[in-house]
Amino acid sequence: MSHHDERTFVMVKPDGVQRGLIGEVVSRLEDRGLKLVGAKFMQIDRDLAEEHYGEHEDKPFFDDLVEFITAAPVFAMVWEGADATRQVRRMMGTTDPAEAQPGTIRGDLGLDLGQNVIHGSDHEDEGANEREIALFFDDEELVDWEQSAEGWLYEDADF
Ligand code: DAT
Ligand code: MG
Repeated sequence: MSHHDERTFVMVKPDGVQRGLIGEVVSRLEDRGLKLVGAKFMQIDRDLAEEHYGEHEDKPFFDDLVEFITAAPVFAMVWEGADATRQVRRMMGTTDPAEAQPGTIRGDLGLDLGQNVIHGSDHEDEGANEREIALFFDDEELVDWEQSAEGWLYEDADF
């Protein structure tokens, strides 16, 4: 395992759930070779929203952001793989879907900054992945399992 075991927090936001995009997002992450180790369909309450987006509490868009993320269910997940946090961010595309590259999740599935389908831990914010995983999941909700395809995904893993 070693360097293949980085974990990152990912969430299909309320707009993605309402638009029926859970499967599309999961499919892209699975196809990439990332390993799902936890998932939860849930509604975020105000306290959790304010903690999750705490870094933005002084921004003018904070209240709208909290209202949006609590307005409908989300699909929260933990994915594992080599360089997982940064790789998921690359797959997501930039924050504003209008500017995100085609081929990325936001660039293919969204048009508006406030409704950008997916959250992923910020790889430039040290430890954000571990913090966010702990905020949404208890240890026993995460599953350690062997992905039989691992040897076909990583050159240094056994078949
Ligand atoms: P990201 O979700 O790409 O990590 P972020 O952490 O900077 O982006 O912001 C969190 C969310 O807040 C983002 O997904 C959408 C919303 N947001 C960011 N900047 C915004 C802005 N200028 N106006 C309105 N909403 C914004
Ligand atoms: Mg962010």
